[in-house]
Amino acid sequence: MLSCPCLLPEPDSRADLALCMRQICKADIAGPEEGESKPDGKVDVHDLLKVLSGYSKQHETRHAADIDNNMLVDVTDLLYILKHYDKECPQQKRGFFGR
Ligand SMILES: [Ca+2]
Repeated sequence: MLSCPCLLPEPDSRADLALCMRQICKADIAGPEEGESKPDGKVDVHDLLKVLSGYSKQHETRHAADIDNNMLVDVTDLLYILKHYDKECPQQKRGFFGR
């Protein structure tokens, strides 16, 4: 049985769809700006680069790419981004002039 409804061609219910959207939005951690950029509504190369920039480093405070909150950006966080790569989070989408 699949644990992530996002892997199904059509989620079974509205609850599955809501869970799927929450998981995708969790993977949207950065946008195209340099430095501290905000989520932009799409899981893409910027989110992947955010994980790679903090990968395997000790962090005093939680890094934005530490998706599982274990205070380390590691392979679990990287795989989470890859799992949701190229998906969209509509509620974090920005307008033409940003948020
Ligand atoms: Ca993003």
